[in-house]
Amino acid sequence: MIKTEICSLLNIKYPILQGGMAWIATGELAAAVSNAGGLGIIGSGNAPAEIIKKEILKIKNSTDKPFALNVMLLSPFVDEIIELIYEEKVPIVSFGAGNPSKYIKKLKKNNIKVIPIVPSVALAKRMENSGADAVIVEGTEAGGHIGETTTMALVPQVVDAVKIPVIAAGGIADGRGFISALALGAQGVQMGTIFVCSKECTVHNNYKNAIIKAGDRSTSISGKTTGHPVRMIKNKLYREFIKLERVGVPIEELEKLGEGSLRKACVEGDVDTGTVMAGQISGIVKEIKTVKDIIDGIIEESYKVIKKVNKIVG
Ligand code: TUI
Repeated sequence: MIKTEICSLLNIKYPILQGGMAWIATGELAAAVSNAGGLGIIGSGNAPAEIIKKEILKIKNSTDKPFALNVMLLSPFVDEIIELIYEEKVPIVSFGAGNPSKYIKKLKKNNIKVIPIVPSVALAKRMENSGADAVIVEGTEAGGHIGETTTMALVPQVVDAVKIPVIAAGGIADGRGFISALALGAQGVQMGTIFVCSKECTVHNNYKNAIIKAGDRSTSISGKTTGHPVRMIKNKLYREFIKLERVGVPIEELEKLGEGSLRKACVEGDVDTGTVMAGQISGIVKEIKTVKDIIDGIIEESYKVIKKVNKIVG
């Protein structure tokens, strides 16, 4: 039995969370993850509340298990998304791309579990002091908007610095990564890329296939100069972006190039001039499976990994 504090905190069978990826983590995907024993998380990204409300209704109609909503703090619609959380009685909230301190007290008063995503020890400590229930520690291996430190280096440092449970994210997609995260002191994992390549994920097939085709060096980071570094699969848009960054075009011009580009890849399937956010672990994702097969496979592999390590350690 693989049970941790995260299972009792969130009332889930396995300490496995699915990242709340913008345009990708819809009600369908999140419901499949929650039904398979993990925690499904709807990604609100830059979408207004009326759009996200539909995703919440979808998940409520497809599962009676706990689910969460990710609030992307760079969104212009953050305040209306927070209101929607109260209105729809969303039980668990994760935050990304910023510091959610000012929202935590009221969420806690309303019995909502709060799990911020942090890229540093300093922010993890601040979240603990603000009343967060747990933190998701995301390494630079992750897809999308990222920090600088690797999962391997950051997780144990945060584990030593806070008392609340830590969930590891970035570079995890199988039983080996899952058990490694537990060995670093994490109480659970969050995974994104592997769930993009699930049957239930509604993203365009071209997006899934771009990940399946990817190898260990297929992703890189754009936006280092704009203050919003984003890991994505290297394509035509990435090369154009990097070229413009190098010659130092104004940030507004770079932002214009990126505008609507995630939707273009996710919805229209344009994986050449759209943004294909994916993690460094893309290279081990080789096929499209059901969410249940992904989660059951990771748990099954975990027992084998532990046996292997036991043989070594004796
Ligand atoms: O949020 C993510 N990943 C994302 S958000 C996103 S949408 C987007 N698109 C274009 C540009 C920017 C965003 C795509 N992927 N992961 C969680 C995460 N949070 N990673 C890093 C952070 C983070 C960074 C800085 C969290 C807090 C933070 O604090 C800054 C502060 O104010 O202290």
